Amino acid sequence: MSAPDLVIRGGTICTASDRFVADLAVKDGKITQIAAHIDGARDVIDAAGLLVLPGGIDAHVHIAQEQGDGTVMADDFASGTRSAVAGGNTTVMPFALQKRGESLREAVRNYHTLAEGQSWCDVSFHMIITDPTPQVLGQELPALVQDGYTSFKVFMTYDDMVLNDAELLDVFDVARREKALVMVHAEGHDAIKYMTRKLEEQGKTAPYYHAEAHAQIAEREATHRAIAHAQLVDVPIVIVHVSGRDPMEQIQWARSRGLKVFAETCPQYIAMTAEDLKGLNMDFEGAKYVCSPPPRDFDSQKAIWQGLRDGTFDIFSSDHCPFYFEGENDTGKNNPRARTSFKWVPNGIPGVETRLPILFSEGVSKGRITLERFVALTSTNPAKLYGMYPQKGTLAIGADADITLWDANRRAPIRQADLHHGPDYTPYEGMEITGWPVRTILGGKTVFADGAMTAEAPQGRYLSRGFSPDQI
Ligand code: DUC
Ligand code: ZN
Ligand code: ZN
Repeated sequence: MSAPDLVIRGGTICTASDRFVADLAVKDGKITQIAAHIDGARDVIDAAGLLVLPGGIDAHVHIAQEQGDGTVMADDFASGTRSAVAGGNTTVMPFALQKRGESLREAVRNYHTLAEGQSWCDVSFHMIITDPTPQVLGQELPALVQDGYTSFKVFMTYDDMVLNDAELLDVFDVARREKALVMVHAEGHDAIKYMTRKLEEQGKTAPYYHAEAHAQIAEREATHRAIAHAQLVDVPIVIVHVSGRDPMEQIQWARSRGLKVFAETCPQYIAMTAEDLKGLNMDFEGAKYVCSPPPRDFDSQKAIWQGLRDGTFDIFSSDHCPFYFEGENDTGKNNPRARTSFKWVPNGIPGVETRLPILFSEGVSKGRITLERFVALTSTNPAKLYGMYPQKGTLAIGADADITLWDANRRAPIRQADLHHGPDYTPYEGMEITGWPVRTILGGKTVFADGAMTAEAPQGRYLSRGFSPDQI
């Protein structure tokens, strides 16, 4: 065997099922050997005392996504993926949004143009279907699935994206035929609109009331409706960004009947509650925590932890959806319209860089989940679910050498000043974290180490994907 390009020496190698101390060799961007001792490499990284993890896969991020109202996101592909690798990720899955009236193929092409040559980690797109015309369902979508765009998201709310039940059923039907995976944003549109109107009539317009308008009941109802439609059509679905106990129970109900329903949750549902949206005194600070679905209460946090442990949740993603608070483009604090009602505050918070540290610190360091479960939720399962395994998501011979070295003992708070994303705040400011990534290796090359980018230019590739297996 020819000499490896790199050996990572003496770290604790962790996968979704094992952990052991060994050397790991890399050649031409792939893992070529894992053994007690490997000699002869050109480069050696001493990983003694560190964890050696498969690079994080964040299967739910929004980058440079156009908003219906013209609001601009605070990350382009350069800053969004830079932040991703700084947070220990080697692959991200952003969305290619089809605007109403737009060809889906055109939408996908536009996002490729934005990502091309800009990405510091590997990238693969989910599509968002907002206009399921006969042309889209009959031709564009099947052709794109065949081309390796094997997952797409649909929305059950938002004026400019919502699909009605008939449209959902039609889209699910195409997914079944093409073996694609549908991700569902499950919140009931009419219930949210009703609540919004009632709250506004009472003068309840502060950011906090976003959490009341997007009630957990509306999420529970939509989750059940999506599951019922999927059952009727006989297609697997993923319920994304599950926020609390009630929608979780719907997923458990479906699973108990043998339905193939996968589930995702996110950092905001273990690290925040609706109380955060109150800001300092029901002021606009609360806008920093506005996301959909909103964070709930401590009982829901408890339920989410149970779900992370017991397998109710398959994956843990950031739902990174970055907007400025008071910086550019007047999207937040300085946006007069957002001050008139919570309904104009952009729905989304940044989190691609803090996803892994938050789950590690709150989960592994505090003994709530095992290290193996951490790897499964954040890398192995996303790779399996979205058709990238075993090229991605594990440390095995022949896999891409996408590796994160992790210092389980490093303690430091999350600080906006230390982050690499585009937005001008983090909702997690000051949160104490035990366990941080210290080096991110993409295809055998270090792209981030000890707080700084080390790659000279973005080397991320676009990944065409296969299909999800029956079980993950
Ligand atoms: N859904 C998401 O997935 N992200 C942000 C906002 C939203 O509604
Ligand atoms: Zn969503
Ligand atoms: Zn999202």
